[in-house]
Amino acid sequence: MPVAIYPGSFDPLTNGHLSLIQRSLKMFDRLIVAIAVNPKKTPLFSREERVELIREAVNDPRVEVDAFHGLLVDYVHQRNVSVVIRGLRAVSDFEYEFQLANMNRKLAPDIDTVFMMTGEDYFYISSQLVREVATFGGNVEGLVPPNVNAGLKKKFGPKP
Ligand code: COD
Repeated sequence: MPVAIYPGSFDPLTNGHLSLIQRSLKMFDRLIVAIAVNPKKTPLFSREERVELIREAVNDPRVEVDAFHGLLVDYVHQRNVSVVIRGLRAVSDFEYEFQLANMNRKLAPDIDTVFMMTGEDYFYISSQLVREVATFGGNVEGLVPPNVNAGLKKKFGPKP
């Protein structure tokens, strides 16, 4: 199978995301990591910062990092791709992911969603928790790639 799209907010990229990216390259020749830009939300890392952090952390010519506005299915069609990758950590992810996949299928029946289980070391990691821990100066080493950790320290400074 040639190419898949892995969409998300990636605010910021975590080691859970990274594990999924690396493992999906065993199934796909190329992967497009697509950052969804929502003009109504203010992310911690700008679109440009997220693109750069992911490129640096992944550092693999088979992976393209891009950003998109609007509907995911429109972007997937525009890129001429038919497979979307999503991750599942726990039962709590299932309901949301199930809704998303079914809505996307309703909008675009030619696009399929492939789910990958989280790596066993990463099931409790989410961007939201990482942001929260980092905001209060907690240590997120091992939860995010080193360059993301450095980016978080730059934003929040070291713990006093
Ligand atoms: N281990 C494994 N998987 C993980 C981990 C982990 N530790 N952490 C996150 N993941 C998975 C998530 O379950 C998700 O599948 C994916 O990685 C990305 O996660 P996030 O949190 O960065 O991204 P989300 O869930 O906020 O992304 C949602 C989208 C932006 C893709 C969605 O809102 C979207 O498609 N928006 C575009 C507008 C649109 O089309 N809306 C209609 C959709 S029906």
